[in-house]
Amino acid sequence: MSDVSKVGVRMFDKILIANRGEIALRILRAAKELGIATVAVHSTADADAMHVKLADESVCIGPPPARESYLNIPALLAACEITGADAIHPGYGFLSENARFAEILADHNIGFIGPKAEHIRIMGDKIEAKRTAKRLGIPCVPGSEGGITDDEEAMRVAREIGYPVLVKAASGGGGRGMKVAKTEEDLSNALSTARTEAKAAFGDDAVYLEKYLEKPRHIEIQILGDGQGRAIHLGERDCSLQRRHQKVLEESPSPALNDTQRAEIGEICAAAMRELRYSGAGTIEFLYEEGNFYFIEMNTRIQVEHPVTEMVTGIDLVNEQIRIAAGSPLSITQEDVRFEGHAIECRVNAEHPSTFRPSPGKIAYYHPPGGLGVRVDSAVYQGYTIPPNYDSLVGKLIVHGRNRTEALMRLRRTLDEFIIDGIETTIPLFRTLVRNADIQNGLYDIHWLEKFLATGGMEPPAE
Ligand code: MV4
Repeated sequence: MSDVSKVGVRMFDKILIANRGEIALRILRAAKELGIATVAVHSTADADAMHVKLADESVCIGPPPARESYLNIPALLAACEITGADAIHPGYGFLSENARFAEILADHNIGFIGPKAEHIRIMGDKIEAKRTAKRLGIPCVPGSEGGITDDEEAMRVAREIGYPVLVKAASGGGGRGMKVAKTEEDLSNALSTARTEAKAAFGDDAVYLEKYLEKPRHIEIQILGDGQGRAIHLGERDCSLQRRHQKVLEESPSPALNDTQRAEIGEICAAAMRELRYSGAGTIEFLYEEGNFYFIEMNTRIQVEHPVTEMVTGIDLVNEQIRIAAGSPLSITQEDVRFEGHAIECRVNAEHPSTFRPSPGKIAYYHPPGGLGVRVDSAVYQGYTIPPNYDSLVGKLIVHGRNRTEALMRLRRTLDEFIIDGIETTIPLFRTLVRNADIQNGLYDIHWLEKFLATGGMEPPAE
């Protein structure tokens, strides 16, 4: 850690990027702009990755399976030892929300570019997360006080909150381990199924109960805290367009919110993070229905969809993450934050646009769109071969306009310009969505996309 005396704050000398793909490149870019040396780590399947080519140094940390490479903590520590990296950025996924990893780095005096291990742990247990959110004044979904120990307690709580109810796994998240009970008869079966699945998936069968919200939107608030008691919010992202708990398209601001609601829920979140003395970037996830926000989870990492917030606020979130982790106080006040225009992100996957079957392989021709208000966060290039071992994200197309109409027009134009040959991608899905009236009018909830696809939204029209 060097003492960057010219700006009076400490800064890392060399950051090891413990991730791959577009987020690894994103982190590399932020580090380079801060004058920090970069170390890329990669599995044998990612030797040709763009961030490996652009990093100052690279270390192969193992074979393709994540548990033998990107999740291999001893290999990551060894890579730090070999290269002299003084901090690790985990990106998203992999070890980004592994409290034990954050602790191990602290024990080895290596910076972890992320929140305190204690906060990662709290938010990773959905029961603790909810208890903490409630204590901090964040509105939550009505439900059980803590975990549900037996069926009688479950029935009592369910009668209080009213059916339908949702049984959720404490160690779940992202939709894993959830069971709906529409009536009391369904409840005991939902409880035992959820417990069995949670035990199998997470090694923890603790479950809790919530009122099931039938047609909510998914709206998340971006926050930044410096761990010294300062925290700000950077507005919301509407992530309701999802398929099987995978976000497909995100936008900011949400077409469902007005400025008063935005400021109110934003300030509630910022105040909560000040109280918690949260450090780093974080996202507080809500369900939104009939004017009410309901906390469901908090993510203690940078998220895939962070560029949507960056395009509307002009704030580089990864830059802020690095500076905060190096010990800098937050350099932005809430009054400094300006929300300009509208941004929309499409997650382009190497999948068939209607069957969603993965389509890895060689990119024969690659032509990304450009122009004012257009950003493509991708690490692929012409001739690159997408390996079959990891998630199918090829890149993110993000557009910004002065308002939602202009953003939609820009999205339509850029999708028509975006050429990726040699593999199937979901670009045709987005070309259809951007022309859909419900999407153009912002009239969609968390079930809209699956209904659209189930009712033949992507099938070619009958001859
Ligand atoms: C809910 C819900 C309805 N009511 N909780 C899914 C993943 C995890 N973030 C929580 N999820 C949900 N929790 C209550 N009380 C509906 C979902 C849900 C969902 C939430 C956000 C985005 C997409 C979703 C798809 C299916 C279910």
